[in-house]
Amino acid sequence: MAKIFLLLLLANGIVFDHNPNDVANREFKFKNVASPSKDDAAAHAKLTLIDGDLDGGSAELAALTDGRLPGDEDEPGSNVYFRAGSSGGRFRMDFGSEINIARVNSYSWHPNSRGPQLYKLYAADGSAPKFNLDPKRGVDPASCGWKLIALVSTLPNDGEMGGQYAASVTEVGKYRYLLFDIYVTELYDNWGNTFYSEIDVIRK
Ligand SMILES: [Ca+2]
Ligand SMILES: [Ca+2]
Repeated sequence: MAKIFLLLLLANGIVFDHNPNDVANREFKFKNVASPSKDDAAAHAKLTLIDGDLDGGSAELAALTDGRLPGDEDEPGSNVYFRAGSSGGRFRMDFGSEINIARVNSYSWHPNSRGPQLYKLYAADGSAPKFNLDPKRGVDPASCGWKLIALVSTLPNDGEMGGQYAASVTEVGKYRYLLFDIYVTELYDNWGNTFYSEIDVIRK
């Protein structure tokens, strides 16, 4: 019973959107989520890889917050993605001090299985006595000072996986750090690591 309640709580406050391949374009316009922003709080945050390796063809982590977008559906160098064949990884955003976060918006684009998003979003203010700034895979962030904010999954139940995706986690709260625990979208082949184009953090 408690578990079901928790899932409902987590599902609350997440909005998804999807532009299928035939309509996705460089404008990143969505019905339910704002287009990516150049000048949001994430633009000034410090990004740090905590676990996993970025793919050799991936852009640097900074591409997640540079306000620039891929111009095409399959543009590796304009996206951040973990190494092919790996199960993803973790990175952290540090705002330098606590900020009031209204929304975290993540955007991705790929014509196939690297389009959808699957990640857990954690947040922390850094004040917990046993706070671990860099919890690797295998360490539950919730056990060391992080709070699970949302499980974001834009995986379609059926049909094509490709296209442009936007996810918006709302009413996040006051935090200094965000942790993104990023998972592969499928394990049938080595090509399940999402092409993340941008992550925006919108202040209240
Ligand atoms: Ca941005
Ligand atoms: Ca970008």
